[in-house]
Amino acid sequence: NLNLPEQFNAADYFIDRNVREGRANKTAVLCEERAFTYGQLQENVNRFGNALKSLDVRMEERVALLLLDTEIYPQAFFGAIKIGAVPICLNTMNRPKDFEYYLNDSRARVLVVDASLLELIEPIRNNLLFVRQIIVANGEAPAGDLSLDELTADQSTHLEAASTCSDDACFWLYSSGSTGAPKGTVHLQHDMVYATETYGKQVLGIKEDDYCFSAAKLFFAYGLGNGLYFPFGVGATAIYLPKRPTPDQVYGTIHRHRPTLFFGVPTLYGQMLEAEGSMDNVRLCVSAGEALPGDYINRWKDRFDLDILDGIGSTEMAHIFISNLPGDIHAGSSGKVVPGYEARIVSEEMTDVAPGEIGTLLVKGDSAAAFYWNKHQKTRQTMMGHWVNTGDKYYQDEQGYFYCAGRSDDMLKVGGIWVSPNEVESCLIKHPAVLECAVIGAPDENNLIKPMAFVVLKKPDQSATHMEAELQDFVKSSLALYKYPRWVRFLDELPKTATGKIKRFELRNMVYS
Ligand code: 3SK
Repeated sequence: NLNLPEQFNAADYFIDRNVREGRANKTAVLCEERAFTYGQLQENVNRFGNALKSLDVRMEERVALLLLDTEIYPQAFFGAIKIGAVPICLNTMNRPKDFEYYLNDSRARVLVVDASLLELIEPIRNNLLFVRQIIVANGEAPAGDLSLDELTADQSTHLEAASTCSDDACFWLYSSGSTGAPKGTVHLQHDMVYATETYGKQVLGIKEDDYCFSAAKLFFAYGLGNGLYFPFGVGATAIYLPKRPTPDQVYGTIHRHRPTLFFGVPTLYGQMLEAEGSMDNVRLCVSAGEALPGDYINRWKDRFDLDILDGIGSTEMAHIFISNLPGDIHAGSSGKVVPGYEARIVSEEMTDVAPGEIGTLLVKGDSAAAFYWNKHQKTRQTMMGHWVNTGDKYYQDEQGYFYCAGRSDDMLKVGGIWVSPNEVESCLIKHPAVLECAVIGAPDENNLIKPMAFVVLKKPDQSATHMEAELQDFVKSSLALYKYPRWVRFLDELPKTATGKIKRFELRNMVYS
């Protein structure tokens, strides 16, 4: 039980409380060569909240954020929350048509966009049904838009937090599924506190003197906890890297700012193992997004004498709910249930399965999202009373360790981000040479899953090498880059059931046998 007062505003808790508790001069954010104290962060949050008010943004209205990881992120995120508005963290790796969907589905009134990402909005600007104002951060605003600097320059640095309650809507993240449109996942004011008190404090042991560096970006549920509400929840320091997290950039940031906690995803750990660099002052590393190969854990320990805690979380649960623990690491397992959460593995009849048996993973804990925006059926299928259906297949051993055994649907996790095979197939089928196609997940040389396409061509005599590259480019040109099939295999026909359904297991057998 969090014992939060009935009137509760997460911006007051994560920002103002730090100032009240004497941390006004403590560094809250380090970003490249810039440093911001909690006092400065509070002023910037207040300026931004007042700016939104000046644009007539009201409580519960959505404010979409399409931002890089810089000091602007917490300013805009908590500035919106402070006035009772609801920020939506958008994945900067998506394509214009994805943003058209998010902005129209959410009915966001304001979009805050980094100047370098405006090109993702220009092609769909005229299709936006509800956005009344675009605010441009870190650069010049085109005519009709507002520059964040100009808008906030004259705003007051004082702002009373809106009288929200702990169960009010607080922020949204979009979650994708194998079929259907992405779902606006509505988190409440208390959810970030719950995740901080449980995983943040009890697994990471995060304290005021920690420096947190998340290579996973803030727009992911995982990055948002790592780099924003965990550090601010305990008065620690967040380190931001606005650029792409290549091993060089990541090691460079570690060298410059000396984090104590480092958060990555398996693909990045694999790349960092192949590159030069050191982990300097890091005391603990964390991985999530997809299962971390056991080999990486051992090689990391040998090279840096550091543990990587692998865990599983979800957008719906806000953060990690099953994790390995410091001093209790089972390579290849997702670990045990995080204190404050409960997990069950159930059969199709919803009865608990015996140890060793595979079933569907359900999880319970008070950081769970309240519902999906305007998606009642999807909400009912996922949020089952206190339990949330993760859609993951899992089994548990006799000692209580959880092991991932795939998905209930066909979704793939690629570099920690969900990819719907359906979406890639719908794109491929638009290519004039493609008759039929199916996409599955296949392991790369490091055993990490990437999309693989099976394609039947209209004219089978076309050169396979040429067609592979052409189809890959075709997908890259219309979907987010991480979704493109890393391999294309050409078949004369796809294996199908009597009713015409593609037998994906047969395609998987071709890859795994
Ligand atoms: O993918 C995960 O494991 C994860 C972890 C933390 C928060 C959110 C997600 C999706």
